[in-house]
Amino acid sequence: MGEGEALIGDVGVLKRWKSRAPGGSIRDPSPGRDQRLTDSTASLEVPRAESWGILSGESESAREMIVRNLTLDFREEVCVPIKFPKPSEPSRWLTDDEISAYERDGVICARGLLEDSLIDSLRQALEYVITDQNLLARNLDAGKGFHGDIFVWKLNDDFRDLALFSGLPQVANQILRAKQVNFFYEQFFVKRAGCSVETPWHQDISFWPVEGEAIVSFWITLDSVTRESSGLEFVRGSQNWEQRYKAVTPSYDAYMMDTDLPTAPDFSTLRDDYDVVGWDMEPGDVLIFGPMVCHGSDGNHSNDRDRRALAFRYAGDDVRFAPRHATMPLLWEHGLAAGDSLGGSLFPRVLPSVIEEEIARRWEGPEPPSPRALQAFLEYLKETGFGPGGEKLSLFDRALSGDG
Ligand SMILES: O=C(O)CCC(=O)C(=O)O
Repeated sequence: MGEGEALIGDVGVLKRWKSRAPGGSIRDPSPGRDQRLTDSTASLEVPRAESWGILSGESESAREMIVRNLTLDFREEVCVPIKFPKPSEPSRWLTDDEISAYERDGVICARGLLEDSLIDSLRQALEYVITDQNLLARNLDAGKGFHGDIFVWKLNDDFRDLALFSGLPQVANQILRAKQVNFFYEQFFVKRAGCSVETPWHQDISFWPVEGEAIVSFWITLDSVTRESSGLEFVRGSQNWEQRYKAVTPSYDAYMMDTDLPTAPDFSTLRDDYDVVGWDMEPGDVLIFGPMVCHGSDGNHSNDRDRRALAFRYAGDDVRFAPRHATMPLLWEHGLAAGDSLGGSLFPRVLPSVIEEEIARRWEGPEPPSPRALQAFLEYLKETGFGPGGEKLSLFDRALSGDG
């Protein structure tokens, strides 16, 4: 059983359900039961990791589907509580050796951390997102075979479910050892075969409107990757450096670079002087790294292999909101003030558990960026000289204002 929709009651409310648990299913109705769906709301027996939300609309076939597939227990009540999937167990835990290596080097390659089935569904989701759901990817592509976007979990359910309900939060907490873990955000970096776009060397912390060190990123590749096909490389131990570098994006966005920080050296040319490390990876292997470690990647010099990567990031206890010029724009309302711990609907808690108020809206359906937040950011770009006609060009302006 995959997913379906059901019209419940006379109120024209369409309930949508999705079966996700491996082998999970919604039980068959008891034979002979009165299965009319007209005047009361059905309470559904939903096994572990099954979940459903609400859409508006009508569907006759959905009505049949619910009759065929669900155990219905008619009651007078009109509201059915939203149920969230329980987070799944990681398919494997990090070993003590991996955790020690992470602490020493600032990065590890965790082999076989994710299952093949998850990688397959992410491939499908990513290709769909690139063509249909992204904010930035089409506009920033510039014909070079590079696609990237951020906060896709707000629009795409596969991304959302991996972020909030998979085993990743628990693995993150093996590193963070936090009282509470929040999902920070996710991002994708696609370099199609032959894409020459490099990811300049950088430290992630320079890009973010937060302070704190307890952030961990999972870099997930959906393709076999080598240095030649744009494998990510790191300077081992650089997480301990005091030096901070400019936030240089693959598109050299002028807004993000508008700080006094120096540009990071191209460490790929300094291999004799620095401990530069990278790994040949297979789908399922995951790079795990912190916010201070220097990293970058070359273009994809393979002629026949795409390099599709996703980065999911989690935050622990010491991370505070710290809005600054030249950091990634937040295009959703978040209600945070400088100095606040992360939380709320943009950076929801995932451990010890999700909080209903933080994710209920997103659970109902995709949450496009807030027009107010978008407008505010575009105005800010303009005020600071990066808007249309401004002397400094930011690709964010072009992409977000739809002039891509
Ligand atoms: O995939 C890339 O080239 C860049 C990834 C990256 O810098 C990151 O995830 O922090």
